[in-house]
Amino acid sequence: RPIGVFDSGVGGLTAIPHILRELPNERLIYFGDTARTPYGSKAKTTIKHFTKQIVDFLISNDVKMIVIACNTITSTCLDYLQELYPHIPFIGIIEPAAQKVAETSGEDNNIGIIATKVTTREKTYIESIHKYNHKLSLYDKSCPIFVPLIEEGIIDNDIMELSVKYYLDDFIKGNRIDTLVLGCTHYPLVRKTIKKIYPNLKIVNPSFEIIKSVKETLIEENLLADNPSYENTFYASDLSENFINMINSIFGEANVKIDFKNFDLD
Ligand code: DGN
Repeated sequence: RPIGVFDSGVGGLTAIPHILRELPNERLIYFGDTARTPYGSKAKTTIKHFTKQIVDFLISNDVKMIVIACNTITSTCLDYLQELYPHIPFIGIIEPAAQKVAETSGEDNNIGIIATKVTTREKTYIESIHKYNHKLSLYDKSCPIFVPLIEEGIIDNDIMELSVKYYLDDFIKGNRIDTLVLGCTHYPLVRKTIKKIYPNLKIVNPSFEIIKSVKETLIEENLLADNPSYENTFYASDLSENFINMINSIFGEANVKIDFKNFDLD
């Protein structure tokens, strides 16, 4: 049975290479809600409604586990989903990164968390990290323009550099941030630009940290695949050129099926 992975758009794709490298036998079904992205400034009830539709679709494809490769959805829907579907393990993207930050930081560090407006408002990162160590100094900041730029494929250029400086210059210098958590799955795509402007920052990437939890849960639940799988399927609610380009840049042309799945809005 496959593992379902989903996001509001292309951002969750940043977790895919890490999952496949660590768990090469697993078959993935990815869903990106490219028609309705971004979620990061929408109301919680809207996000829950869209999310339930996506999860029902993944369950109808007989997934054995669901990875929420989106911080906005994790911060608003993880508990709701786990309660609604107790027979499916859900892996949220925030907890593994929070644990990593707590394990690798001390009271001298100033930790910045950048995310969407919704994730920042929900305070899930701050609460999760403080659960492990309440003495850590944490600062958060929403960067709402990054996601629409990334969904448009505007990534390695002056517009993105200006946007990074616009949101992060005062935030990083004013709070003496030395560790930055990329609290939105789209943001690893801007990592190079952030590193270019602030080379000394230590960056925590939740799209990478999530693998440990995925692996542990598969082992605990006895769900690891035994034989290699040769086909992963990527669904999107709008087959934008950018979605297809991103997939091709991750996989080349090999072993990938790209398909379209739309939902009624009511
Ligand atoms: N990729 C999503 C996240 O991790 O929060 C957000 C994208 C969006 O819809 N704004």
